[in-house]
Amino acid sequence: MGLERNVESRDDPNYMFEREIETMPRDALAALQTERLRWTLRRAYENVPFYRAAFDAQGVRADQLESPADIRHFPFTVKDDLRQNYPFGMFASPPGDIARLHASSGTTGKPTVVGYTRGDLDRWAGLVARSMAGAGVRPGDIVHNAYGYGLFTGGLGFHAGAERLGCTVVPISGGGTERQITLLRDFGADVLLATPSYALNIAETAAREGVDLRTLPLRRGMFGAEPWSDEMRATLERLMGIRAVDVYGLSEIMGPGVACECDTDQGGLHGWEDHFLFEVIDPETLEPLPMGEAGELVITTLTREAMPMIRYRTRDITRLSAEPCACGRTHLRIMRVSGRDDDMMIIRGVNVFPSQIESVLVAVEGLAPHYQIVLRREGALDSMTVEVEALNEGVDCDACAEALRGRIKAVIGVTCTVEVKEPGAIPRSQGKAVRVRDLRG
Ligand code: DLL
Repeated sequence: MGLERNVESRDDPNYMFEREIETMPRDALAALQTERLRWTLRRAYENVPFYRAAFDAQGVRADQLESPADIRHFPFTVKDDLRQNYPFGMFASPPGDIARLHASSGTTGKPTVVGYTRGDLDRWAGLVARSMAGAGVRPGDIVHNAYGYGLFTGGLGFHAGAERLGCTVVPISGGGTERQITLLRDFGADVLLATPSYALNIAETAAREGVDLRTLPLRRGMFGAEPWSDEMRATLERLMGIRAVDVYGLSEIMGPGVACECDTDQGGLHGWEDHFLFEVIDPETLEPLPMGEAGELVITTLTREAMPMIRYRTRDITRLSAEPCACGRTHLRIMRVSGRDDDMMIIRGVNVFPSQIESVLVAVEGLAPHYQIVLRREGALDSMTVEVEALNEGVDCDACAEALRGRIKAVIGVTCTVEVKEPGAIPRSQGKAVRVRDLRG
């Protein structure tokens, strides 16, 4: 059966991994969500003391929920709740039912731990396969997976999804960039999976090694796990001769594959509503915002067994759209995440995300798309220095610095200092890039 599907799907531009669910009418989707939401709320209340206490404190019960919108009466969950309940306090399944653990690297304090039952792993693989098929990947494709393997969800999450779709997986993980180029060329991968910053590192290394990625079979990249701009997308597409697709996810909810762009247009990422309920809230008032308004993305899981998440505040800033998509999928779209509210910098009263700086600097001639932003305190005010690289030795650094400073002022409205460094001076990423160095103490 697998083989038959491979043959049929290969040349079908609108192939879907689970067509019936992906194109389900929105009212049927809402009914399914309501049923699954009640199941999740009940499971959380009965098995997780943290949720029991939180629901009781707010006086809410699963059977009071009549439609997905009623979720607004339930309490939020934040990352710190996972830390407080470290390591397994958020689990709703007995220890023997936990098939896998993942964890965040945890730059501050304890890591956050997530658990999966066999059923959770199975559904996760299905959602990644669905996302990949939507992004134009086909059974039989050779998939070069340069997301990190290990506690990070990127590597193993995509690995299982690509296998489920029927692809040939190259589980290379991140790092060893020269070898990545050799294998991309020798194996003739169709698809590259990586963070956008690592993909850029790969493209640059290939150019240095004299390998023109555009002449290889490579035709698609699925990039995510960090914010990136449309300008960076255009750069990656040009350097690699591919179509670059945005994929979103977070470990607390599942990992990669929570939402993904389809091949039809680059106008937002389909969020898989049969498994997740998406809300956008005003991060100040915590009130849900109407469809289309920008705010913080909040996600509730609908099918997670090991670790149900109720109204998890992602800190990611975006907006939702229920506009029909030409691909025929009915699941709403999450607009490109421009950044996290904890990455937002306030420079002399102006709110700035690193990805906004990126979108301006990628377009300045003579500069390479590598950068870091350094924040310092000068008296009572914060100052911002953008460190960026010259494309090559022959570049007039002063003129480029002036050009970038002017563009940032004109487009974003913020005054900053620009330092143009020699090629290779900015650290290269092998996973999630460090965009901001905060020296404010
Ligand atoms: O980064 C899961 C993932 C792996 C997604 C591979 C896509 C591809 P975490 O390490 O828990 O999980 O980090 C989640 O990364 O809350 C966002 O702030 C950010 N993020 C993830 N995808 C995108 C994206 C994985 N496409 C956090 N655009 C999230 C912008 C993203 N930010």
